[in-house]
Amino acid sequence: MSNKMLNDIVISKAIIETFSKKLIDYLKVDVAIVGGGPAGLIAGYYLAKEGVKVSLFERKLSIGGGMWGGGIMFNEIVVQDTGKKILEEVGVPVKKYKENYYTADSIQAVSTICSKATLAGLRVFNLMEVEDLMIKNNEVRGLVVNWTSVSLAKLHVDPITIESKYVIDATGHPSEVSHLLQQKAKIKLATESGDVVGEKSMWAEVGERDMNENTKEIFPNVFVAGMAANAVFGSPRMGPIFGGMLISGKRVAGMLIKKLV
Ligand code: 48H
Repeated sequence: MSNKMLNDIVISKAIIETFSKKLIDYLKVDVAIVGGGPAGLIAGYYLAKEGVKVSLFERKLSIGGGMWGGGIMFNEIVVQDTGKKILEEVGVPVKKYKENYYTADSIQAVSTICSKATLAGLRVFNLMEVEDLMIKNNEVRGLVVNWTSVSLAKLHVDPITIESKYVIDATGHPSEVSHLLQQKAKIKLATESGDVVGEKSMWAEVGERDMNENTKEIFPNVFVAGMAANAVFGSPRMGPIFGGMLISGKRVAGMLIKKLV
């Protein structure tokens, strides 16, 4: 055991000063991702790898979204050929089950993706939620964020703002950013009706197929990825197959890398 003295106040100051610096450094970013599920994390990984300044806001304590629980809490996920390639690129061990069906341990999948994404430079702010968007002259300029504990405790505490060139809605089933856009700005989204259509019942094949096409810009500077993309465009959910989420995250990253790098 070291006999060096430990000062409690130094420990507190270390946390407060380094966190504050981190937040101040990321008040202005190229891309702000809302939601730390597989789609948001994979988008963050590929963006950060290309040197894009990218942050991710997750309202929960842990990032990983719905991936930890596999299917019905059996902690294995399924991916198809295209999803397998992405897992392998990130370094997640994959096992073949049958032709075009592969499994991965969901704990290994989430922890490896989180590790690779944050080491590549993705800056994650957990326990923070996006409660609004910064919209000026009908253009989205960033996010309005607050501590999750504020809404949980129903406190009246004002949020702060994050400026970003692009926003990714990776909030999963609730597609919260797209709903905010619709409710707050009364704007027409790039869907047939101009509104969030809402996800359809389970159909893995169509859900996975549509997700590729649904991953796109829905309003200038705002992109949807992952389950949020299918919810916005009215495509089916797909159950515990995660290839679509990974492909969607990589696809949206590619679209933004073209614009930024
Ligand atoms: C901050 C927020 C906010 C907010 C939400 O649900 P996710 O895992 O989303 P995806 O799209 O990466 O993956 C979907 C997948 O997990 C899934 O649900 C599948 C495949 N379902 C198929 C089926 O049939 O059911 O992650 C979204 C994350 C969550 O961690 C939320 O807490 C977070 O976004 N989030 N964070 N501010 N306003 N809204």
